[in-house]
Amino acid sequence: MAVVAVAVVTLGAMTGCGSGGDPGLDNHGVTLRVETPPQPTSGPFVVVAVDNHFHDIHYQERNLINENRPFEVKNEGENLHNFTVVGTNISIDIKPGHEFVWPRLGNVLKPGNYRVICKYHTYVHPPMGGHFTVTP
Ligand SMILES: [Cu+2]
Repeated sequence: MAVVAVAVVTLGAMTGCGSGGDPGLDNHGVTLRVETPPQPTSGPFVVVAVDNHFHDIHYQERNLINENRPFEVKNEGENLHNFTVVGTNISIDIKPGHEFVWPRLGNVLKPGNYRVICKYHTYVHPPMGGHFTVTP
């Protein structure tokens, strides 16, 4: 039993998705299947969408992304998701198994703070979304 408990704690620590306080994880008893490793500090910043949650841009974390980095959003869930950047005209649908890539984030979003929602999952509590900051 102790071994199982340790394994669960380790997984939670790796993903930043511990059961403690992520407002996106009101899963009504369902355990999320897909987990992601920690983000590297260079190369593409990859956001993974699952059902119905965005990894890597959690509300309770500061997500600082340099404008020179590529930015990528992958849908690893089984539902259609959407990446809407509030206050811009960016609203991109991402089918299951698909992704989009911006080769340089700063070409799309100037340095600043941004909030993201999935327009299809605004009814979950809290809505499927997140936030990040583009840094110069
Ligand atoms: Cu969604």
